[in-house]
Amino acid sequence: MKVVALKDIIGTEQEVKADNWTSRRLLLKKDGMGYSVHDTIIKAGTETHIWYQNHLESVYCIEGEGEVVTLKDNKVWPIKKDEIYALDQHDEHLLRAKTDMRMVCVFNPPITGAETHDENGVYPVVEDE
Ligand code: 9YT
Repeated sequence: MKVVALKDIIGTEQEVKADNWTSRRLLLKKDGMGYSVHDTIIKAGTETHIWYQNHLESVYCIEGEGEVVTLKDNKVWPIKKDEIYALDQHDEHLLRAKTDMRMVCVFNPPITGAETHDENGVYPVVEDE
């Protein structure tokens, strides 16, 4: 087994910064678990367009509050601490953070670590080298 400490991820290439969020990628494809696990901070007051066409993602909010809007039906899903949302339909959505939100994100298939959102809010599938 292994133990990964957040403090050892911060400042490395496994800490990825985008305009609206910073993601500390704790476990990645290389760790061989079949999923990746990220500790992500979404910045207060931001709205992020996300559409993971190639991945399923579960997002557990452990601090803060905001909302998700699913774009196929314009439904607003309030999200606060101690709630998890599951994008089980590859749902195209907006993530709005009212406060800073700390999210534990699990991706299937795992991301490799280098991905950031493209202009459509999508991560590519990264094939093995
Ligand atoms: C909640 C969410 O999906 N935020 C975007 C960043 C993502 N969690 C990542 O790349 O770690």
